[in-house]
Amino acid sequence: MLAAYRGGRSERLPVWFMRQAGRSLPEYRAIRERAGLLEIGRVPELAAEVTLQPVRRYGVDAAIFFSDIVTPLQAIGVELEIRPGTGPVIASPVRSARDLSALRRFEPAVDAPWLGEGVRLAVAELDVPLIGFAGGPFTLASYLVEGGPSRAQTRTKALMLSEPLTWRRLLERLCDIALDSLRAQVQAGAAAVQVFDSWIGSLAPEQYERHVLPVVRRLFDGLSELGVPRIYFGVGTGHLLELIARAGPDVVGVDWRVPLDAARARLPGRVALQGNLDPAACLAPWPVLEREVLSVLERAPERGYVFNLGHGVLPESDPAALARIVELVHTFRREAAGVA
Ligand code: 1CP
Repeated sequence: MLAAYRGGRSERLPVWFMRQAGRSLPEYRAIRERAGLLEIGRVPELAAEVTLQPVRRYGVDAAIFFSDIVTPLQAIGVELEIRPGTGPVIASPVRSARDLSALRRFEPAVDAPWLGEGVRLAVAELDVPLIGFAGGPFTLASYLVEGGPSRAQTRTKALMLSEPLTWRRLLERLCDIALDSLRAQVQAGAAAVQVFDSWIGSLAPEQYERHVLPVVRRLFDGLSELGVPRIYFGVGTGHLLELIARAGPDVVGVDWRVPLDAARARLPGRVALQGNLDPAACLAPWPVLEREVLSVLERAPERGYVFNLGHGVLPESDPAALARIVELVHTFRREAAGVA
C-alpha cells in the first residue's frame, strides 16, 4: 500500500475503507454500549481494539486510527459532544475574532497523551500500516462556525467572505492543530496520514483558491518533513481537482462523481489516487455490487492507486459485503480484464 501511495504498482491491489471502523461493525457497537465515542478515544486499549476490528474482519491492507476529526478540539477545551444520529455539536460556536481565543495551540503530549499511546498500541499489534488522520481546516471550521453538521456551510462561507482576516486566523489555527496532531500520530508509528477536508466541495474554485488553498498548502508543506505519504480527501471535489493537487498532497482521494480515468487525466503524474466506489453500492445485492467494484477497477490507474470507497462506509452496510469487496480487489488481475 505504501508503495502504491508513492506511485508504484504491486501484483495485488491494496484496499482499505474510509470509516471502516465504527457503526457498521457489531463488535464496535458492543463496545459503544459501554463507552461513548470520545471516551473510546481517550482509553488507548479501546481505541487500539476498535482500530484493529476491521483489519481482522475484512483483511484490509491498512488500519485507520480510531478517533474523530473533532477530538483535538475537545482536547484543547472546546466544549462539544457527539450526538447520536447527528454528529459533533459545539456548545459555543466560533463566529467572531473574539471567539478565536477558544482555539489555543494543541500540545498532544500534554493535552492528549492517550493519542500517541493508542497509536503505539495499535501499531504494535498490526501487520499492516496504520493511517493517522486529522480534519482539514475548512471542514473543522465548518463545525465550529455552524455549531454542528450542516448541509451547505452557509454561515461558514458568510464569515469567510465577510471577515477574511478572522477567517484566515481561524484556518491557520486549525492548520496548526492538524499538523501537531498528525506529527504526534506519525511519531507514535503511523505510516501515512490522511487529511479529511470532507466539505470543501461546497466551495467555488475561486473561493477555495483564495480562502482555503494557501492554508492547506502550508499544512502539506509542514507534513512533508514527516516523510510519510500524505493523502488529501474531500467530497464532491470534481470542480476543484486541479486546485487540490496544488495544495501538494502525495495522494488525492476522489469520490464516485469523477471516474478514476478522468481524475487521472486531470491530476499531475506525481499524485497517486485513492477511491472511488459509491458507498451506496455496498447496500446493493452482490451481483450489482460486484459489477460496480469491477467498473471502478477497470478505470483505475496502472500504478499509484489504492482502492477505497468514494466516502465513508455507511452504518447500514453489511460487513460480509465489505469482506467480499476486499477479496475481489485482491484477486483482480488487470491484464485478465484487458486493461493496459
Ligand atoms: O458514536 C458513534 O459511534 C457515532 C458515529 C461516529 C464514528 C464511528 C462519529 C460521529 N465519528 C466516528 C469515528 C470517526 N470519525 C472515524 C474513525 C472510523 C474509521 O474511519 O474507521 C473517522 C475517520 C471520522 C472522521 C470524521 N468525523 C469525518 C471525516 C470523514 C467523513 O465521513 O467525511 C467527519 C466529517 C466527522 C464528523 C462526524 N463525526 C461523527 C459523525 C456522524 C460525523 C459527520 C457529521 C456530518 O454529517 O456533518
